[in-house]
Amino acid sequence: MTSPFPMRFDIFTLFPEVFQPYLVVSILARARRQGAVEVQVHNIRDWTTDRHHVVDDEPYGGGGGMVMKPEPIFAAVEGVLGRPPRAPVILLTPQGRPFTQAVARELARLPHIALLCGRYEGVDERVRQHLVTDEISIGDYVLTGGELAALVVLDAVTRLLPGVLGDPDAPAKDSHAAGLLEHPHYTRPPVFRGWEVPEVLRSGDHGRIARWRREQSLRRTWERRPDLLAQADLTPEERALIARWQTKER
Ligand code: 6GU
Repeated sequence: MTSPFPMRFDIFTLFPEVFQPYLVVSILARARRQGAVEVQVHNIRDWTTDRHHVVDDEPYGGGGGMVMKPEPIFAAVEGVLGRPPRAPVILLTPQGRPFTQAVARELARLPHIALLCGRYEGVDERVRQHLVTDEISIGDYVLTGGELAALVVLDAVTRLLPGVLGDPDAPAKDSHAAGLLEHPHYTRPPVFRGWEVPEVLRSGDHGRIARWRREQSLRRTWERRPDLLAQADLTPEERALIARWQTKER
């Protein structure tokens, strides 16, 4: 089932054209058609009032680089969302709080959010202080602008909205959903270049399959992302299993 109202995203950017190609394919396109999500992309430059539509300027104090001016950003966000804005205004910035599956779930509960994409060296600090209500980073690396990060947030949140994925349990099975990486997947053919699909997956024994998948999921997380295990929801038996791997390793 889909909710009667779409979750609404208003995206504020200097490069609106980068969003369209992603909005028209796959899950995002279907979610929009279903009415699960509504996405409006706004060009901040459209809210400039000067002849040359200037959106950036040199930083006070010098040091090079350019800073996004506050006036067009306030005009755009307040023009669309009201004053004060009627939705959370999230700035995409490498200084924001880390984006995780838990943050995606938190945002998916909201009816409406605005995503503000920074460019150049950053936005005037008064935008952060007096307009922005939350700041998100998608990882510890530097992008040219917040546009890719906004698409990441939009994608991760949209697929959690009711009715967007065919299988209502799908989000619960994803990597990171339970704080663990997912188990390996196989499809036909059963043998490809001599490489076989594990026998257990063809056994039809759903109990065995579920246990195998859980162990693979634990094993992968232990090998690749041991940092996740501290927070993961594990049984005492599972903790013991990992402790045995730990001792065997040495
Ligand atoms: Cl949200 N923006 C930019 N410019 N760079 C980033 C980022 C965001 N998250 C990680 N790197």
